[in-house]
Amino acid sequence: LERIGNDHAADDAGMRARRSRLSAGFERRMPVLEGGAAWTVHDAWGTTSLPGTPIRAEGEPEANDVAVNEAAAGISATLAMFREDFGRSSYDDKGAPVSLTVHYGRDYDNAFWDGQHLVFGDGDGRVFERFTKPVDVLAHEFAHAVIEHTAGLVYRSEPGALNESLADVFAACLKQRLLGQSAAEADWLIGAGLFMPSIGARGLRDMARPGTAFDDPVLGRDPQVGHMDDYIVTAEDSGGVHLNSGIPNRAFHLAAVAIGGSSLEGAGRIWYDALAGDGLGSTATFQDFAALTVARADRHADAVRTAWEQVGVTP
Ligand code: ASN
Ligand code: ZN
Repeated sequence: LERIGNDHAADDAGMRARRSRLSAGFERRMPVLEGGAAWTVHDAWGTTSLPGTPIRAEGEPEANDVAVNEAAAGISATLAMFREDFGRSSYDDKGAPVSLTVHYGRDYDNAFWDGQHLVFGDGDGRVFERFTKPVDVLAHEFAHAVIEHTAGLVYRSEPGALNESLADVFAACLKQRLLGQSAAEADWLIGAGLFMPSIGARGLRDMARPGTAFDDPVLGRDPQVGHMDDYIVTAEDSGGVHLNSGIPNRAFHLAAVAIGGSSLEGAGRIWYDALAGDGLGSTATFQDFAALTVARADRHADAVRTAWEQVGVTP
């Protein structure tokens, strides 16, 4: 018994030493970063305690863990997009270091931003693969952090659905940026590759055709809507935030395609300015946001107005 106890003590000491080496490195690196933010990917080892053990920080070599490396690549690309395309330094625009956690819980079928950490489950392996696999899922969660630090849209009903939609908008922008695709070339799917191949789902959501991402005996049908005539009033899903987000999602897709070229440089920039500029309140409706996008659209104002009108929103 004593021997076992001693081994444990030695392991704990080893773990503490490793931890403090990693966090010392992390602390040291932060002040010298220019314009960007530091990030650290942690491992929750199948538990739900956050943030877990630091495994890989910015500037460090690949870890021996695919989820850690996917999270690392994803956050690097996401921070680069916000910095280079929108001039934003991390989620708070003050270069906040980003904390990410992988291997959260057991068979955990989701990813989330909790106000401090970006957190990813491994999926159950029957319906869902690991949530770090599609980079747009990571960008979606990071965008929730940006939204919290800008308009602070409440996560309920219409402002909540707008919050959800904006997270998808920047997720789609990141995916298209990485693939070098124009608005016309993109597939407009969020979370493609997240479902196990046997499920046969195209992705979580289709921004171009809300309600068509999957139709499956296990999952049911993608319940999203894409027009105000079909707006769902429900107590579920925080008032249908993931259902009605299809409406502004489709408006973004229509605007991006109408403007042409890269979504990021066209509609993406307009949507970002409407979110991050003054004027968007925390309880904004689709219409409030639509009006701001038209106001920010300069020569694309007609295209943006028409896109919103096509989904039943009059800016
Ligand atoms: N993946 C979900 C989302 O970001 C998790 C949540 O917090 N609702 O919308
Ligand atoms: Zn979300």
